[in-house]
Amino acid sequence: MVKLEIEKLRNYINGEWKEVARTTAVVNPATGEELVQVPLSSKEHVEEAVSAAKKAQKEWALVPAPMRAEFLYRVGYLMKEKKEYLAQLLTSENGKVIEEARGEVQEGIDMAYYMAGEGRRLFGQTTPAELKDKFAMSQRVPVGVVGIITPWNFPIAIATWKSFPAIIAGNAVVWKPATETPIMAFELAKIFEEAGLPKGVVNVVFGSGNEVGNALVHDENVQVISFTGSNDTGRGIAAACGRQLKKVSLEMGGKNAVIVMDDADIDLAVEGILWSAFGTSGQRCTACSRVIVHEAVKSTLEAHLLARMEQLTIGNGLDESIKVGPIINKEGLQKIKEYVEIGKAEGARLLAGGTVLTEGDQQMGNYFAPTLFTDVSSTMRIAQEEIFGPVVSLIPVKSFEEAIEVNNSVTFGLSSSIFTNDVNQVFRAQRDLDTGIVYVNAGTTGAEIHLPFGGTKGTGNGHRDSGIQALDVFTEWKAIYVDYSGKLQRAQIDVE
Ligand code: UN1
Repeated sequence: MVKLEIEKLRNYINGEWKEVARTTAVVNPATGEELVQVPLSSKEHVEEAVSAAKKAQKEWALVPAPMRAEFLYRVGYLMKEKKEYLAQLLTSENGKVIEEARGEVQEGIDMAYYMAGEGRRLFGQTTPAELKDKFAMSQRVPVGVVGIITPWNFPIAIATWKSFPAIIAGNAVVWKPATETPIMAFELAKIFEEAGLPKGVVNVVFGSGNEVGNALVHDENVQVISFTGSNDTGRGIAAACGRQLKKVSLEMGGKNAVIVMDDADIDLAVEGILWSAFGTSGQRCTACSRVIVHEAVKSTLEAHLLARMEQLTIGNGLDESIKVGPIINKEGLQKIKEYVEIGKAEGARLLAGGTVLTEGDQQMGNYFAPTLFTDVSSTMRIAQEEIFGPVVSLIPVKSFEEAIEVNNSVTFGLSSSIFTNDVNQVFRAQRDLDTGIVYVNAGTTGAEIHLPFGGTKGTGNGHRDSGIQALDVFTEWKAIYVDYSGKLQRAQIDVE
């Protein structure tokens, strides 16, 4: 174990570390212990950060993109050097098991190198002009100041999906991380500083959604908001941005399903379900919370899944042998408990779990037993609403067509998966599953950063995080015409 030193958290504005008087506690979800105090900033702090960003952006946009990339390479390299340290801090504030924390830091490193590479691309287009001696092209240009609002479940990876494409494209950033997981944001801000990123290009303001988030969304000097978080908050942000004609990118969760067909490799499917349903204690937007199973293999799948669930070790994620860590906080725990009661009342059959764990060390942390419901019908609330916890609903179906229909019956559309060895079903499924991400013979989690991340329907508003597509919300297209004929040529009129 590396020795963790948690510094006093301060806002990072215009390259300076600024204390805020009002604070609240950050609690380790595995132990209930206070780790540090997080600043609760106000509207004035946001204004200060936005004005620093606005000023810095003008200069930053003039730095050639391959040179902007040099800073990102350094950020990636520093993250790599500190990977183990960052992972342990991440587990301490978020609870996810150490193996997954390392994976999340790696996701950030990958994003740094990937977006740094984009510094030598940022491709535009040349297009034939309709007039002689005229040149036409289009180019991506930065939008200006970008407001980033990130959740606690991936405190470093999601921040990199948003901030790295924003800055490589020549924008400046004001970032509000979740109050539950500010340590990762503070560490990333230190890395930006160490990498020599010019002052004001990235600013971090800690605080609540109501104050800091709201101020960012309503600030007229912020041109784009990129948000990942709850549906209600996201819809509120979309409405506010709509009124201001502000660009907005939203990623707001899922109700992701694994489909297990009658010809599937059942043990492989069980491993896929286990990993994507109970990894991160189900607190991923991509988590599997429904299993749509062909009735011919339902009882086999139930038996195998239950046997493997019994082997899951639950506890403090810093212990390498632990597979399932705690729930982020008491409110999260309470919500999961309520959904279990809803499921029982709806007539679903509880096969495993369903309880808050309180034995020994678990008494102080927020632990919920991996939970399996069966005989769930797709209209039940537990099969429709996002629970954000280790709760899986098994929904039996009679055919491939019914499986697809059930998958598509929810308001979300983030991720889906099918286990089958029938090549025709594979291709039909990838076409018909109406989610932004589709997996074949793998669980619903594990997106790679160089592909677009996001979903259809209630999951978002059509934008994508990560991948080259992440650049879309952070850039405008500029069309440029150069007429070298030496005379006035009128488009549409002077055509020969
Ligand atoms: C999220 O839950 O919001 O694909 C992000 C995955 C991870 C990212 C999840 N790479 O599960």
